[in-house]
Amino acid sequence: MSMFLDQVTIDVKAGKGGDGMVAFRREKYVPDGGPAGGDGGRGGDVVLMVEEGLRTLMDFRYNRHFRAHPGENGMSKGMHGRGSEDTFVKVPPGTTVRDADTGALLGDLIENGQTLVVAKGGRGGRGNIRFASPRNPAPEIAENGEPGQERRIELELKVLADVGLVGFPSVGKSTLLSVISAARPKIGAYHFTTLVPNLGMVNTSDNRSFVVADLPGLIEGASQGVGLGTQFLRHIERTRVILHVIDMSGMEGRDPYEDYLAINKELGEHNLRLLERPQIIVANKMDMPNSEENLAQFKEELAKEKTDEFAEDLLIFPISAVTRKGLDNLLNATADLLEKTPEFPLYEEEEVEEEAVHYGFTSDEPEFAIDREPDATWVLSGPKIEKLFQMTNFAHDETVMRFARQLRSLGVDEALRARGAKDGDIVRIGNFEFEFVE
Ligand SMILES: Nc1nc2c(ncn2[C@@H]2O[C@H](COP(=O)(O)OP(=O)(O)OP(=O)(O)O)[C@@H](O)[C@H]2O)c(=O)[nH]1
Ligand SMILES: [Mg+2]
Repeated sequence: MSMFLDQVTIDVKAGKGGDGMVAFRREKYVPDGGPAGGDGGRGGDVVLMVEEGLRTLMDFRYNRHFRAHPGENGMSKGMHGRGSEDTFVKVPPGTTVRDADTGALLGDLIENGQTLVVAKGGRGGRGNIRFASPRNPAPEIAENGEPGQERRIELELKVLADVGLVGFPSVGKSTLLSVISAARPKIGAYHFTTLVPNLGMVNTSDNRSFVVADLPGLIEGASQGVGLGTQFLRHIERTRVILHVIDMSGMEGRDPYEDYLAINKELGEHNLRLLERPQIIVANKMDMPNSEENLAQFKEELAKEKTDEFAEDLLIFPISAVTRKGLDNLLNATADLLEKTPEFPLYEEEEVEEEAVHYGFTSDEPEFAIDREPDATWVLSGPKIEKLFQMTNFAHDETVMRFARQLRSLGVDEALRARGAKDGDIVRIGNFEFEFVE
């Protein structure tokens, strides 16, 4: 099995905010001090960060849960709890991030050091100092910290390269990369020698440079999931120029022109219309005895096939990767083509989901739902009301009363009454039960 991983789903959970405290000043000669409970600190975010040196998502193979630390609780004497540090998770350049449940695009991480907050830490709960008012100078009210955001996200790596090498297995893609760059991919006389994309930096004789990705060989049906192909087609999506490598020797008994059509069919069927990228045909293995003849025939068939909309100005470069013939011309032409080819934006039709800065209370999700259990208990649920519940410190009666007021102002009492709730009925939120009072 290949040790390459380019798609993975992970769970992230941000830190809960620290709880606010209920406390009172105790001074030697003051019988009843004022409120002195500090606020809780902010919980840490989970943040993805691009690390240039990474080339795969391998680090996630055995590690798929990431959580940030909670904020510190508020303390007495008005001291606030410390906020927690964020938790950084490193990803390779070229990582696309989606919400795994909704499929929404959260970001596309390209530049070294680029960051993306994928789970927002909860804010700290307020201590009782903050609830003091002239009418209630010594409140026994404090909030618990807000829970940290929790979600499942999907990471997909699409390597960052300017040029992609595509072709059938064993046509010499890796051999070509090895002679035009410092990369040392595995080369072999058997199919599917290459199991992971290899990247190499190429410098042309006139000092231009670009990054080339060598991909595993494609076979017919790759875009439908045959062979190794389809899972690697995504790595061509960011490239601007395709080098279509063809074995002109016919030494494997295949017809070069058939190969050419078959690969283009795969590229055309892939979802991002890879055929629209400019292509250079690399006629490889020209050192072999039959290659010249095959190349002449190939050109003839190309010319006959006038239906091929790209046949007009197709560039064909005969080379031998093994004897290093024809490489300069090929590389210069590739650099020329790159210079005049704009980028193909991957996600221009999709909007990046903007997170509400403070998720939860500001969104327009329904505030609560009411269900009834067989035993006649009324059950309140929904993210907003559950969060309110989690942020209530039930150790203090006054805080519980505040919670009851909050429910009333959300319209819970009214809604329950409308559903037929009677005095004395049991109402439940989470594991907390109370009696409905008319
Ligand atoms: N004669 C000759 N043989 C070549 C040339 N280029 C590559 N080969 C040979 O073709 C075989 C396959 O080469 P690779 O570079 O591994 O081919 P690939 O396209 O990367 O193959 P996969 O990774 O399996 O898709 C090896 O035995 C190479 O030595 C060439 O220009 N001339
Ligand atoms: Mg290879």
